[in-house]
Amino acid sequence: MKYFYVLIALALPVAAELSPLELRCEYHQYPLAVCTPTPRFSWKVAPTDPAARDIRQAAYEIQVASESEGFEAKSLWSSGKVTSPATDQIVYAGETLASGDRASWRVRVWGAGSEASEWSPPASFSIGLLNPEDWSALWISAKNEQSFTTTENVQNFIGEPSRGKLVVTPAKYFRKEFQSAPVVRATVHATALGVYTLEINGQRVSDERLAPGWSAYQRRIHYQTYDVTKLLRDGKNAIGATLADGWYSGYVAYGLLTDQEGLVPGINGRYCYGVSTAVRVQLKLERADGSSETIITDPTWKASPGPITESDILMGESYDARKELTGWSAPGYDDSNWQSAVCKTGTDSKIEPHPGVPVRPIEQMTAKTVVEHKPGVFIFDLGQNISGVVRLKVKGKAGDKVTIRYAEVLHNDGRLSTENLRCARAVDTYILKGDPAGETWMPEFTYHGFQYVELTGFPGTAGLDAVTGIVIHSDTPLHGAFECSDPMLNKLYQNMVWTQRANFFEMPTDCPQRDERMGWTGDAQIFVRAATFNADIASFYTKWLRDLNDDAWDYGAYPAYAPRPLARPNEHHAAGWMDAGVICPWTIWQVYGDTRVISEHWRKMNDFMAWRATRDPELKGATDDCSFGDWLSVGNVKTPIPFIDLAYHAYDARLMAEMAAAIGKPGDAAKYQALAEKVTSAFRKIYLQEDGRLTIHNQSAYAIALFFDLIPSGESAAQLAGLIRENGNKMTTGFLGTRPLLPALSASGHHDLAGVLMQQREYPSWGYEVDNGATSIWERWNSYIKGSGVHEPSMNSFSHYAFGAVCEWMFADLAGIDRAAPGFDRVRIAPRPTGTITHAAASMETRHGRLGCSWKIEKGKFLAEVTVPPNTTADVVLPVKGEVSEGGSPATGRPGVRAANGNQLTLGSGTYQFSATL
Ligand code: RAM
Repeated sequence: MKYFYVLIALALPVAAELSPLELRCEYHQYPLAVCTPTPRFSWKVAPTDPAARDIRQAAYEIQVASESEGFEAKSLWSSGKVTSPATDQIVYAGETLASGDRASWRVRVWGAGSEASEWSPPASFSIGLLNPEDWSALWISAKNEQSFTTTENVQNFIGEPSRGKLVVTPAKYFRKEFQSAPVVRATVHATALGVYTLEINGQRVSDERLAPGWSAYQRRIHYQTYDVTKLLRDGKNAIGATLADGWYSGYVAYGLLTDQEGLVPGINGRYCYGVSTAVRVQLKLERADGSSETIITDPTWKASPGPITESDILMGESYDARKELTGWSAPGYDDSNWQSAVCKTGTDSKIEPHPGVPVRPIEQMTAKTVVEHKPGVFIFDLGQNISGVVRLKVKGKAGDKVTIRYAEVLHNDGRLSTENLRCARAVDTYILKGDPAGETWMPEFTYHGFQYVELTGFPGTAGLDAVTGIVIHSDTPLHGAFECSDPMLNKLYQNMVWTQRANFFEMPTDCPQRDERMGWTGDAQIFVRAATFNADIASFYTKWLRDLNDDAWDYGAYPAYAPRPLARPNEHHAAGWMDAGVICPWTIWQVYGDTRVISEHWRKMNDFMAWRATRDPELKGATDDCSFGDWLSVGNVKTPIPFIDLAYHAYDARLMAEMAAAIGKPGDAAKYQALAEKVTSAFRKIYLQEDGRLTIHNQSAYAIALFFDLIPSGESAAQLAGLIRENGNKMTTGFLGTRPLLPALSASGHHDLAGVLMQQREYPSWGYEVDNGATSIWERWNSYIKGSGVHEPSMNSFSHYAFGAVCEWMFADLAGIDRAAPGFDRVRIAPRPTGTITHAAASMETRHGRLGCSWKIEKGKFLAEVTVPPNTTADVVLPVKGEVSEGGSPATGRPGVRAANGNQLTLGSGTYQFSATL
């Protein structure tokens, strides 16, 4: 009988212990246009038995086939069986791929056994249009492009002299009809000098907003690609595009505030890249017989104004529903009074697929309250500060005009507080057409940062349903989770995520509301690591790093913001800001294992470092042309810029050495390592005294120097701790000093103090913001004080993420999850209770899967549930004494526990339940 069972077991196929899933190419699921002929593949592996532990991929095999031929025919590439745990960043190495080529790919994997998994279901990708010649479509514009609709004096909320005329233009509509035989596939590539939407046969091709996004247009313009097969009909078809100024020729940055002219003399703040907008569309129709036809923008398209009578990102949008062009993007529309489009001479800029994620509506929010503040003035509270627009629902007579204003906070008397928007008008208006069934409208080419919405001119009484908040931002997959036993921290965490969402808007911006919304590099480098805990930002940052490098100054420095449509005199580079050019690619490599971002920008990073060396040959630290310093610090002792500069110089050099090694440049690695040591010792010589005290004796100075590993921790960390205690356990740090403060304390024996700062409720602290009603992270600790109102409206944003960088500490030092090697191949799990916190839990998605740690203290015991993704090694350090048990038995020898020594363990993948005495 026994033998019988053995025979049966032998006869059954041995199931593979793991299988591949979540296939991605260049970070996207089914990319329709990748910007390289050698795209990278990735997948995750999952155990067949969900309870299995220590799952590792031993080998993989990839097959790539042309989509039409399938895997059975001659493949474009077969990697063969590759003995490797790699599941990511695997570069295509098959037959040469060209513009527009489409391919399918699949992967199978091996675990410890000899049995391969099943092939994954196929995924697909297409190569984008890589060469200028691939574009036959022409750039087209409307005649009278420069006709302005509005010229009024710019409102200036902060009481300074007027900024001259406000110039806002209408959107333009373009259309073209064509005949089509049945198609098997229809693909459209589209872009604009401006922002656009596309419609085919009366339907939008996508919910994407503000495409093609913002880039350094003078160098690079992105385009979108959509599969529109389902929208095509046999016979008559029509395609239409709507075009508005957007970042290209509308108001951007603080040009208006700072009196900077664009390309049109006498007009400040707009026309930074070009004066007239244009659109370029190429629709490829493929037939079953292999033939194809391309519909392109050319002078046969017709153009007209329409219902969007004003459109501007910062100023807002106006819509007159009486001017709607009903049916304009469907066949059969009478366009006899439209004008022919005109060709615009092209641009020399590179035209490339957008490598990031689209901006789109992500979520809807019902208003929590509405009050009639004054007769006819209705103020809605969404209960959450967001970026986006509102959808208006209204019924009334033709010509009724509803004005929509936005604010982040209210004045004490209940009015909107819009002073902090400065020169951003941020007003949308809707003129009704008088539809008896009611009308709904949502602005298209603008966005706002707001929690409160005011309607005036609303016919009748506005109920809660008159306004719905539409949350819009770059669609970075959100994947982080954090909660703990302190409700204040939980609220703070939600505020961080909301602020990240509001500011990851095509580029990492400083704020979503006022006349700025710029890719400030200092804010970006301070927050980038925190952001990676909350969302997958790999492709979002891939895109922005191009903007940043495109806009590096010719002399080598990275700018203070990118894209940089303008620059004030003396606002070119700043220590702690320009360093984003090195810190951000390093972070993306560390988190995602992506070395391509390093290689791509290596030359510019080197130029930057070379310039850094010439500007400070004696290594004393240089002074910038901007004087941001430790921006918005609240202490009396300021951190001098040469201090910051030298510290960042040393840090950059170290990161450059690590990156050089990662891309196989040992010579550069040695050079930068030597530089790092030289600058570090220069730093010590100038600033470090024998007793561990720094000559710049403030919290930021110690935090930066410790975090960058420029000084030994012991005595100096004690000095830092002393400073904090003397200050009543409160911070004095600004943008640059706050991010390293808690990590530096926790790494140097002062984790208790880090906890005290984290839970502090008095000004200045995170708790103070939360107690004063924050639903997002504020630019200043006291941006708003209950009872007294808004502070410093001339520079006050309620959605500014820099101080939210402490999110990194909450995940890595409190809940205890962090990377220990690039790409999270090795992780460190080290939960550390502090303050009054008795429970914390955090999790996130790594390139291998879900990583998490949830711990609590109960009756003198420390209990932790730890989740390690497949293909990952975890070094665990638990804050306990004595024997650790797992699943009720001693940890040593438990499945997946590769080693256990007191409170330190090495684990493979799986979910573990640990318990031990504190
Ligand atoms: C402010 C921006 C930004 C900061 C710079 C120095 O105006 O909002 O956050 O980096 O100035």
